[in-house]
Amino acid sequence: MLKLCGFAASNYYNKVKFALLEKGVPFEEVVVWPDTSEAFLAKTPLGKIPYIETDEGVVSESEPICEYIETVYREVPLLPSEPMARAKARELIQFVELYLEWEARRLYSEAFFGGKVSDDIKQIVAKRLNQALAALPRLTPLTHFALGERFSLVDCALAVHLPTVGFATKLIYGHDIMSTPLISDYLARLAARPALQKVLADRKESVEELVRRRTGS
Ligand SMILES: N[C@@H](CCC(=O)N[C@@H](CS)C(=O)NCC(=O)O)C(=O)O
Repeated sequence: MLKLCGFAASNYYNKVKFALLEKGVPFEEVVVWPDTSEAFLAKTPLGKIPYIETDEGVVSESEPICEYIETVYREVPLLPSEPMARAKARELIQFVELYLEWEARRLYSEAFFGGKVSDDIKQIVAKRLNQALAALPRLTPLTHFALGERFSLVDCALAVHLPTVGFATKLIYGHDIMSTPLISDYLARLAARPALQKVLADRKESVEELVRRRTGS
């Protein structure tokens, strides 16, 4: 059986998990906390999670993982089959991961783990996040699901990334940049899905463990 390896506090892990649950793929979760052993780095070169283990081999990085799952388990598709529509879906996921999640990560050490981020970095990140947020409607109107009437892998990504980015901005700037009526309504639609409810419920304990590990408390 496919093994999903990592920890459930991770947005990237949860994107893959949400997709597996929505697709009805049988899988086993293996809790792995990153270390520096050669055995671990052989599976995931920079020591990042998630990765999957299958009979065919190991794959790290959530996007190729999702692509593999989508190709092998075709019964419930989460990406359009038409090439341009599929590319546009991937474009949207990459946009959110590079320009929102990855940018906001520069705030996480202070927002979640008791560290300190300089005012200069906070200013730069705020500017870039606001630029990306203003650009988001050019990629999706978010009026139902991200790609329209049909739930997709894009929703799996947005469901995990947007709230965390929003929460971090609230803690750092005192204002959740994701709390626009459009995004709030969209996230409420996703929150009604049992698969996402399970992902978020499973996440709680792992977040506590991650904070313990990062703060030493
Ligand atoms: N681009 C990667 C990002 C994965 C990532 O950043 N994972 C974090 C957890 S959310 C991680 O493994 N951090 C541990 C580390 O960097 O040591 C993906 O899409 O899977």
